[in-house]
Amino acid sequence: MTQLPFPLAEEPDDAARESARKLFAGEVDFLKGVVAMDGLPPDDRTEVCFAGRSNVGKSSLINALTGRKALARASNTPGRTQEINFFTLGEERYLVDLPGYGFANAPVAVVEKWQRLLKQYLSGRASLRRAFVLIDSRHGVKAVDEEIMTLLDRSAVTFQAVLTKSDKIRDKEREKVLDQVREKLSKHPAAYPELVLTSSEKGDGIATLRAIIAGLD
Ligand SMILES: Nc1nc2c(ncn2[C@@H]2O[C@H](COP(=O)(O)OP(=O)(O)OP(=O)(O)O)[C@@H](O)[C@H]2O)c(=O)[nH]1
Ligand SMILES: [Mg+2]
Repeated sequence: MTQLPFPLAEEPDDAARESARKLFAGEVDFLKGVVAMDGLPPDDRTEVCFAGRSNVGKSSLINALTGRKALARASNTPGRTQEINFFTLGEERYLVDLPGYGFANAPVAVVEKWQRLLKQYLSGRASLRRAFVLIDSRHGVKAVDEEIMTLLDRSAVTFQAVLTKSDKIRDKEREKVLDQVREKLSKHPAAYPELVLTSSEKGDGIATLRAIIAGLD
């Protein structure tokens, strides 16, 4: 069988793991919630954002990465994050928690407003170094994910797929979903050629993702 590209990212070596651990154990703060493009902070830091369908686990992943349980507001109600939330990581980086796309428990007009803002942000932010596109490892890539990936292609924003909630899936199903994700990603020129499989609950993949973020300049 031909192996599709997009292998899982390798685990960092001890030195990379340790420096990433230190970065994320250091100063992390909520800076601001942004509701319009003119509210964005100056684009003078290396910025990474977490995009994905409502409820995929974006806010939980930020909490797991930073080891702070309630830094980003996570909840079982899809549509919890309603602003573009900026967190400072050390002196040189921003972590950005985005509102989900897809379904949400909010009035249509409100959802349309975030979706517009989300698309403007993803296509027009000069300092955005990488977008992590979160995919639920039980569900794989959906049509709305592909829409976002196409937008990122057009804006030439490198994006990396992160499969979330790996604790909720059995090995056998996982391989099937991974192949579906690989097949979809292979159509997107802006896709970074490595995947990360994470569990914010159990900690799988968290050190790897920290090292990826710490390694961006
Ligand atoms: N089992 C398991 N549950 C998770 C994991 N990550 C997130 N969840 C749960 O999934 C639900 C949604 O998590 P959030 O982090 O709020 O998701 P989100 O993508 O930020 O959602 P929106 O802000 O609404 O778009 C919560 O009930 C989390 O506890 C994980 O790795 N494993
Ligand atoms: Mg959220």
